[in-house]
Amino acid sequence: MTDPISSTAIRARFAAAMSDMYRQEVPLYGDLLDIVSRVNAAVLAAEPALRAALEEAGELARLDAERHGAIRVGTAQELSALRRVFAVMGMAPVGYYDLSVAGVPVHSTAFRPIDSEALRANPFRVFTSLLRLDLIADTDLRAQAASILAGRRILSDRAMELVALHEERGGLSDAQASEFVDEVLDTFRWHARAIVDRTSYDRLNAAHRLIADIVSFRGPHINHLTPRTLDIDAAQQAMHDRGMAAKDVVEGPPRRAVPILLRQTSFKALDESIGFVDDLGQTTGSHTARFGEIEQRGVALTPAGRALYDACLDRARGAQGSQGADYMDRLAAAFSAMPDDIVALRRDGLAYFRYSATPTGVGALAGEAGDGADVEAWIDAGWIRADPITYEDFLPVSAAGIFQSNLEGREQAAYAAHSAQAQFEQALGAPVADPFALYAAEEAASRAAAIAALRGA
Ligand code: OOG
Ligand code: NI
Repeated sequence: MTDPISSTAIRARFAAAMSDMYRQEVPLYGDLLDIVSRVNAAVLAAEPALRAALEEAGELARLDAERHGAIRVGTAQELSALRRVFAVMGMAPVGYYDLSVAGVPVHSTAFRPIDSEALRANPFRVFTSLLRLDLIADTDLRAQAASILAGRRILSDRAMELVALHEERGGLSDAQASEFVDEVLDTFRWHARAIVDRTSYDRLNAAHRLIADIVSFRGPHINHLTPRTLDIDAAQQAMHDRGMAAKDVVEGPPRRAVPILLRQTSFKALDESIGFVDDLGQTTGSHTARFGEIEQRGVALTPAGRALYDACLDRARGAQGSQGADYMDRLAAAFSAMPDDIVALRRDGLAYFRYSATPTGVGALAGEAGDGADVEAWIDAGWIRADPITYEDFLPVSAAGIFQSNLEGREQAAYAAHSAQAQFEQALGAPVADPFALYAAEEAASRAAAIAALRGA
């Protein structure tokens, strides 16, 4: 093949095409992009140090293109086919999220690029949930849902042919890549016409609104696309000012001097007209599934940092979760137990960093042998710099909050189910990567390279 198109280039084309499609489908998403780009420009203008740090880390260029989406699928076949589709775009399944504990009958992973270069070029991620039919108590309804799902095909023959071609040859030509993007885009399109009759929809909806959303349509419509903001509090204020139905609570950690992990907020799902197979071309029903979300990303935490995060979040939530007008105060108070200082986060082993030799550091130890590496001293000497590694994943409690905000307070009870990672991986046809292992490997490789550069290697 002449000049195959890289996976990163296909991912970038696809992410841009999804964004254009969703802007057409949900104009409020365009308003969110507008808010986020204004807020980001203001933050970058007001904080030159942050601008320089983002530029240094190679994150400035990706900021405007950065977003994640979310889809929900119904069967193992759909999930494993999508794994192959996302692989064409250089996206692999990372992490396992059990949402059943929060009363949502799905479990999930995030398809995303893995290596730092691909992430820097375009970090597009898709949070992908699989329905757990085993959590539908009514056996008749479960069988009906399974038979509806068995009869649909969410990917075109041509899309799967191009996937197979990519698997065989390791690349697609420019024309094939464009065709692939168009074919796959179609899978995530909204269809206002359901594939079930009204009675079936109502029964599925009564079992759980998410079940109706996953089973009743031709395919897994994209349900939100989330741009990355540098100041989520300012962006949320702007959402309120424009009259959007934004959630009151920002999910995740409180506002801090050093952003950690992920903070997210959303506007409520739209009420959209839909038609059923038995209503003769009319649109007699309505469905709420599609919404808008924004997020602010901070440094990735180590297992020790994450344990501290989880403990602080638990303390803030207590028995009432994120309810109560004082929630943001409870959150800030609980997180006082976690250092809010970039040096402390590193020295205490709570967060991941990317090390690099500075121009003065390169060759500073040339000729010195020995295994000892005193990276802290070399940082103090200005020979090595340590930049925070951005968190690229999701948070289960936050994800549950986002799902729940669109269920209007119904269906809050947890399922008496266990996390089922092994079943999920079997459906997926592959194991999910461990996010901590990815960050740790990135940190270790950068550290080794920085030390080698000091030694003039
Ligand atoms: C996915 C919700 C989770 C996030 O950002 O945590 C999510 C969904 O509603 O399908 O997107
Ligand atoms: Ni999301």
